[in-house]
Amino acid sequence: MSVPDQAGGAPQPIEGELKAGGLRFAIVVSRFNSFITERLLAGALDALNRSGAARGSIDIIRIPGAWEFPITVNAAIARNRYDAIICLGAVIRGDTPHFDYVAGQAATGIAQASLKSGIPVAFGVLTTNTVEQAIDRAGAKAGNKGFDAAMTAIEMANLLRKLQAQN
Ligand code: INI
Repeated sequence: MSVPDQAGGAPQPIEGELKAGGLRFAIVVSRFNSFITERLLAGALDALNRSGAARGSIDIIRIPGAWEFPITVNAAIARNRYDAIICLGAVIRGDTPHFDYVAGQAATGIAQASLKSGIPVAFGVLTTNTVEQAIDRAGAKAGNKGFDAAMTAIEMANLLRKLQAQN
């Protein structure tokens, strides 16, 4: 179905561009399952560099595990210097309910920090049932979710700038 024309033609969507020049980013990356998270980090840096992020515009903040995302993201936001934050982690299900607590707390806390501050926080935290699923999403069969998260961060930072400028 085609979009109906408005008075001056088709409505123009408001979208964020995929250009990282002039933007500042924090990448928060967890060391737990580092054989996965380092691949996510490489993907995120690739996306930022290809999109024109300036040298020195990216801070990499390392944390022990996904549980530590919410407090760290809040502290990063409080520095008042980032246009977007990218969280990279890997929570892999084990034999106990631990996975549910860690993954749930990370997701909820990251979402709350983003909503409370208005700063886009991309969720590049894998939550998988198996190690193989995590490998697939860290540069193998299913792409690289670190790359995807960084592209989302760039788009959202530009979109929010636009929306705020139009107020
Ligand atoms: N942290 C992760 O990032 N991924 C996991 O899979 C994981 N598991 O399975 O335990 C994990 N646990 C550590 C947790 O995030 C905290 O660092 C720890 O509990 C100390 O607060």
